[in-house]
Amino acid sequence: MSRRKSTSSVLVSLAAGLLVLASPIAACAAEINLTYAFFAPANTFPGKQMAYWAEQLTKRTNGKVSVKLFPGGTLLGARDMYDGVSNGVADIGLGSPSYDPGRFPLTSGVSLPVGFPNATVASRTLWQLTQEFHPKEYENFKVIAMFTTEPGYIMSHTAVHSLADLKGMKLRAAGTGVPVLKALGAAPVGMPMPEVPQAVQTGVINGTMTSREVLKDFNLAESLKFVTDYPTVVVTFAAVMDRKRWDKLPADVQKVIDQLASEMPTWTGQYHDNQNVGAALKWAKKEHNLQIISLTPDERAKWDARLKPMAAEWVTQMSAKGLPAARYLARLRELRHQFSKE
Ligand code: DTR
Repeated sequence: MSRRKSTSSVLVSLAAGLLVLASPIAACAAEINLTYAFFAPANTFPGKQMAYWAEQLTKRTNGKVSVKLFPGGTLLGARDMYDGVSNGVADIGLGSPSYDPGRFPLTSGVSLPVGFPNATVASRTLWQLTQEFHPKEYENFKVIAMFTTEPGYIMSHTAVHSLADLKGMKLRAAGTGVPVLKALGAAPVGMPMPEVPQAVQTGVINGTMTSREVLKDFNLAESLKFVTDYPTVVVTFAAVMDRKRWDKLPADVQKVIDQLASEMPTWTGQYHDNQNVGAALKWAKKEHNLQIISLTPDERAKWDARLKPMAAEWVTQMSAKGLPAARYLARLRELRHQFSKE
């Protein structure tokens, strides 16, 4: 903490000094400089969210705050994002709680197979639940943005029409998707998204289960030519700031960040659902002859039956840890229903 503070204040003084010497625009230099890390590339939808948030913060504070973005894992990777923020490596970090369900147990409920229709509804539900339940897993953080992917789909080298086709198939999922793939009889491998393209190329995995924009944004359609039309579970994202850093921000800046936080689930969900995923599917069909596989009603019913027990099992496991899992899940279903109608 103190090392970061002293380094950044030296840098700020140096920069301010240089600007004063250099030109009259010194008066316009930001008073507050924040660093913001993300583990995947800037062109992905969470990267777009990050850039939009930073731009809006500067605009709405009339230039008082400036944000330096570090996408692509240049400052922190997927595995060390949350510890990195706690340790002051970055002021803000955008990570995926889904990658570490042990650390974010209550949030993992949002990634159960509960039938979210899209990312917008799931993102708004995640945010509202976090506001209402204040999960202990975020106690040392200030959450500044939350959103999710659309429900994940199986994308594979070979066509998956049935549980028989899936049996033993090495498919990658984010942490919370692993038990879903296991229940469907595949051989799940957990790994962060940026590692997937190489694992697909080298045949370490036969495919992945995640939101479908990755076909384009990570160029996976080059090798994964089949999508099975069966929506499974969403992946959650949370951008956080260390609480002590947050407490030092002036009230007017905190107000703008809170206002942005309430807008980000809808902004990101709509961008992902309405532009990002659709464009990727269109491109993958045209450029790589992507095939969408429909399940027969009988087959679909079998998949549903395999996944049905997961929610009740989650409640049992989380309740044993003393978490209000039953109330959380009941409220999740209410919110999903309510937001689906809006
Ligand atoms: N689907 C999650 C997360 C994910 C989806 N698109 C992106 C883009 C950038 C980073 C992560 C993700 C996953 O499977 O990891």
